[in-house]
Amino acid sequence: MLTIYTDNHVLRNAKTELAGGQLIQTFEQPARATRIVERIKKVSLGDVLEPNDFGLEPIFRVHDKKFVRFLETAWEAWSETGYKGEGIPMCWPARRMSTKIPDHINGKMGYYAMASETSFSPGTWEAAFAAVNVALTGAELVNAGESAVFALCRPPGHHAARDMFGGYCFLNNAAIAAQYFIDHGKSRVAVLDVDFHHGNGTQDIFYDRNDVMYLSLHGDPRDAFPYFLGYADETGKGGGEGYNFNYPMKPGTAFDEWVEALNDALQNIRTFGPDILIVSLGVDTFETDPISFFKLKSDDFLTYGASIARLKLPTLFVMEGGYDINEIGRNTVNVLQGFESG
Ligand code: SP5
Ligand code: ZN
Repeated sequence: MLTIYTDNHVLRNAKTELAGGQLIQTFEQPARATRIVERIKKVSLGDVLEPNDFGLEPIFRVHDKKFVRFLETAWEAWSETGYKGEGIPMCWPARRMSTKIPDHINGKMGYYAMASETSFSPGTWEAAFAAVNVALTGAELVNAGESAVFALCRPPGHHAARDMFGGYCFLNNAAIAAQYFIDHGKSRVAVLDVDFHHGNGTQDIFYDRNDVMYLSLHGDPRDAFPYFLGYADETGKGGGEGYNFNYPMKPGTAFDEWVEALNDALQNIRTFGPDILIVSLGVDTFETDPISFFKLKSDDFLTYGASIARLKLPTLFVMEGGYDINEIGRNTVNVLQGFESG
């Protein structure tokens, strides 16, 4: 399997994450992607290619222009205020408040943020833009007939909505790739999100559409981030009714239960009959992940990779989360090797 990767992901290197009332070292670190690419080379999964530059147009097909402009300029505006720390949103347009977009960077941060663990740091925009190019380069290859490609995106994307960042995400790599397929001759795309967290951004972007189906297996939002989306009764709206599937699962869920949800999702994908499958691949379902509560083991990643392959669909894997850095390479590549064996 081909991998798309660039060292430019290291430009996203935030020093802080607001967690438990403290500023800690962020879980979403450059070592995540470098460990994965090391593993790919170690097991000779296939060639590792640099991304091409697709510019901003494919991003504007999914994201709000003012939001993209905000991402491009946020670090500069934040640092110009003289603040000593990284950019952290502190005030939100909560219930019954105005939805005007303020001028001050503090106001803009709150307007565009869906969470405050994701600090803005120098190079964040450049890395987020590079990650989109990684996803689009993979999409272009799959569209040209490649049967499966791994887009090793970092930072991740599935929490980023049309005009929201957070959950370590800025631009929704998988959603931009899905829209790229639709804009380049494909009629139906399924996005299967196996990251531990619900991909609120991806769901929101396609919620009223029937050309992109979204299916997610994740920690029950009653107990897990992002808390405010990902419930089982969210099934789509308008023309998109029936094209959104959520499988929330409780703390301690192990593979036997998780794979039942996967099999149900795979059956829904078969019924839909998409031209393309995108897998939002997070390995934070692993038993020792530091921020999650599922109990998958390393061999389970091989097993479910093979299950996904049985759909026999052209497939783009897009990297999302996974924070046990010592095991992230093995677990991620297990999914890809399982897929190739399936
Ligand atoms: C792409 C992705 O996986 N994003 C995850 C965003 C999670 N945001 C909330 C993080 C909460 C971390 N809490 C630390 C608990 C340490 N035991
Ligand atoms: Zn996650």
